[in-house]
Amino acid sequence: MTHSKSEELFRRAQEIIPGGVNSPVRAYRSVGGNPPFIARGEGSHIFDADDNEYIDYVGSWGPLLLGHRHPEILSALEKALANGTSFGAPTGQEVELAAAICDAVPSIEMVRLVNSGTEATMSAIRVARGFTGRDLIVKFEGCYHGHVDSLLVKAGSGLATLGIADTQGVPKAFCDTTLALPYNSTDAVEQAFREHGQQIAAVIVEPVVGNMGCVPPQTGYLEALREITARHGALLIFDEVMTGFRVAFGGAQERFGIRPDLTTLGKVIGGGLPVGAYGGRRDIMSRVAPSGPIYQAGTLSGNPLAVAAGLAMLRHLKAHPEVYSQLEARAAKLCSSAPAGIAVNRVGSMFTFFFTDRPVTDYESAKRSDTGRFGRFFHAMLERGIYLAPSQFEAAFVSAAHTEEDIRKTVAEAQEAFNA
Ligand code: HOZ
Repeated sequence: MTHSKSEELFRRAQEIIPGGVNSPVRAYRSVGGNPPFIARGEGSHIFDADDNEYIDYVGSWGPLLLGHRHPEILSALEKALANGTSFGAPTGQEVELAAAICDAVPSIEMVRLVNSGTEATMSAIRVARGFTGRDLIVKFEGCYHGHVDSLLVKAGSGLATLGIADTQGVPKAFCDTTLALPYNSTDAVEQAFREHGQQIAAVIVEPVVGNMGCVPPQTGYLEALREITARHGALLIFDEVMTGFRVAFGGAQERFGIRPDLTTLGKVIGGGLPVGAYGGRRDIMSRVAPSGPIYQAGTLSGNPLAVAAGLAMLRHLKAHPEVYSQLEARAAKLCSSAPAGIAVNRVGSMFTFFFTDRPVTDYESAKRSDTGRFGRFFHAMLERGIYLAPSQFEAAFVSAAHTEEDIRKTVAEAQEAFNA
């Protein structure tokens, strides 16, 4: 592979964009080397500026459940484009997308569209605080809910990747409203509620964590969160930005049979365009302006292009439920390529190879991974045309566009890369 065009682009980018990238993990700081600049995608493959080809397991960090340039999404976008790009006014398709979300996600009775997962979680915690009249939020170490000030405490994803414990620029008073507890520990949650029960507005959780790598909930954990929050009059917020429409059509809440009070969504519901959403119980969502006094707004919210792409995605998934068993089978086959001494976590089509021989169940155990070995594996895969997230603390995603041949080739390359 040659990378001269990517190298030149990265050189220019670093002069005018912080770190040369518009989101930190993309800069390859934790794995070393420079990132390829991506020129185009097709199905399960992407091509960089030097025309190197890769099998893509990032999928734009999750949203491309149907792969790149899916014909139904392109056709929906072309139709929407012919009518205009933004109105800042209600449109019929927004109603259709809202209806599709309420129809699919068990606990969502009303939903508000926003532009990203970050906006969705920021809004959901405001609604939880407004509804309960309480200020504290419980989150879990290694979970990442976007770059919302008060949720960047002990956060995963890019902060875990770069070793930033708590970002600068967030007033201490904001962090003081957050209790960060170990994931998968029911005892820690019980204790927090014993000490602060009357002040806790909500518990926000990635029901399957994607942002410290993939970490599933242990049996009974989500049930316990549901029971404890209900007992104390706090809300349970599922951040399904990664898991929504991915681990099941109705998200993790369908897969695990838990009904949160509020849910945040992103990624898949935009079909690859910028969209987020938050929704849940009607009595709670009715408190959002203009129905109620909790304010949240956005000029580009419900953007017609993003809505058209998301609607096409959701309609395709509803019409093709078989997608989920195919994803499950292909991801399982791929994960079987890991040798002894690697901890593999997988839920549906999300997975992570952790470079540790001990089980990974929370942030502490994820951090035991040998990130140096991960970096060498990552580059060995990249050189072999397999594109993974450049961080031990992110999940990989299989899409419906990945063929049996893609999986066979990836397994073969992974075995060579592990040996190397
Ligand atoms: N932190 C994001 C995924 N967990 C990565 C976003 C990006 O670089 O696009």
